[in-house]
Amino acid sequence: MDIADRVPKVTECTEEQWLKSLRNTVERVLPIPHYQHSYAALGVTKAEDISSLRDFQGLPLTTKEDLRKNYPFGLFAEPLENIVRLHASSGTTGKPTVVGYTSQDISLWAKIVAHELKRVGVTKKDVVQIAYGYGLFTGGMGLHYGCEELGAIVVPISGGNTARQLMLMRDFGTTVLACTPSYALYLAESLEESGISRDELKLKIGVFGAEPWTEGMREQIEERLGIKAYDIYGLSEIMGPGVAMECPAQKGLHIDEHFYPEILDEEGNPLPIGERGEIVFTSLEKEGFPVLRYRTKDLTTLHYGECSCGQVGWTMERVSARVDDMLIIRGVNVFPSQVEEAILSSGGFEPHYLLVVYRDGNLDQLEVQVEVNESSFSDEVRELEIRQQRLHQKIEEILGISVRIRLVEPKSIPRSEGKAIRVIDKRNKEG
Ligand code: DLL
Repeated sequence: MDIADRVPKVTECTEEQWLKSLRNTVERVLPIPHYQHSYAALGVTKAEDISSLRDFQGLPLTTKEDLRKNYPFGLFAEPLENIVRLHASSGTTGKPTVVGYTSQDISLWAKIVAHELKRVGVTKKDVVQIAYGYGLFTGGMGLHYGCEELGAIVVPISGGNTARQLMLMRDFGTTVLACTPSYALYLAESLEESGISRDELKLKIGVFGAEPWTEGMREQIEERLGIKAYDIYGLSEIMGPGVAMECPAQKGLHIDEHFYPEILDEEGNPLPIGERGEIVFTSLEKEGFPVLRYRTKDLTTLHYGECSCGQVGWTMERVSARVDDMLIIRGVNVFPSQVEEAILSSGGFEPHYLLVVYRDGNLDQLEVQVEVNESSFSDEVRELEIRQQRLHQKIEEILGISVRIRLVEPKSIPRSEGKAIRVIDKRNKEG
């Protein structure tokens, strides 16, 4: 597939403009030994050697493994005295991936997030409760600086302590909630059980991301909290939250113009616009940790054009899954989001579920544990059996394999205060 065909000709100068920005990043990374060595092998020793987008697409991809090999600071493009902040990936195994920001990077990041928040109606009059974790994770600080740039009032509460979150939400008149969608749902559920009524709250907007969530989940959150819920996407290796975010149209996430996206197939070949694959980003302005053709492992579809909000540019569909999250059950690819979709469209269940994968003899088995909602829980056993049967059928239709459904009591699946854990894979442990 020819890269030149992939680039939409929205304006005559688009390709030239991108090329100029991409060359800037090439120039920035060339002094870094990791990039220098692999580029030299391709005959690229200066930015001018990249004379087309096709040349650019010939440059090697950067992976999480490359970041690990260069741990901690080997891919920084600025001396450490110019770095003012470090963040690190949330990975639980091995060395974390470390990213560094100059003060200009921090200021650019804040401006990007502020612009995105403004687009969904956040103003300096808003009170923003940031319930993303603060720390090495980019969620808390990323939103924090964006809100301050906008002039909004920040409540830097971080994640957890749910009863206190609700009390302050009421007492401070919080209008915007920023956290993971699974935590938003937990807050909604806790609100319903607390003595606080929804009318006592001023909430109107949610800024939710850091994990995959479905349209059904959005409907639940919007209804239960009485807000508009917007999807925000990002990853520490590229910047943090704000690489892309929805606009009021809620028809895809606008990719910020400081990042150049590509979609690749499993072998790393470019896919045409409109096809689903792995999204890869190149940063265009970052100083401390510029990154070229970074493989995110996130699966989505890319579009280019004018949105109904009037903005022209790249949009991406919601990230439904990570390549890593894909389970292979008896040869069939299964993503947790497909199960979530089935659960939420079946009625009678809560959007709290867990996929447990185990081996029965030589066969992989998938058990879907799902919470029955309070009202269905008191139903006759026969009623519950019918529900279970229906869900079984729906999942089989979507996945093409039969799974075991285990209905569990309301509130028995652990709630998350950050990124939700949806899968327990017992196969390796069982050997
Ligand atoms: O999760 C940054 C972030 C914070 C984004 C707050 C949005 C809000 P990491 O910890 O590096 O950074 O994890 C990045 O999380 O590659 C995706 O797999 C996933 N992810 C992030 N946002 C979304 C989203 C932050 N809106 C990884 N939808 C990414 C689906 C998301 N997955």
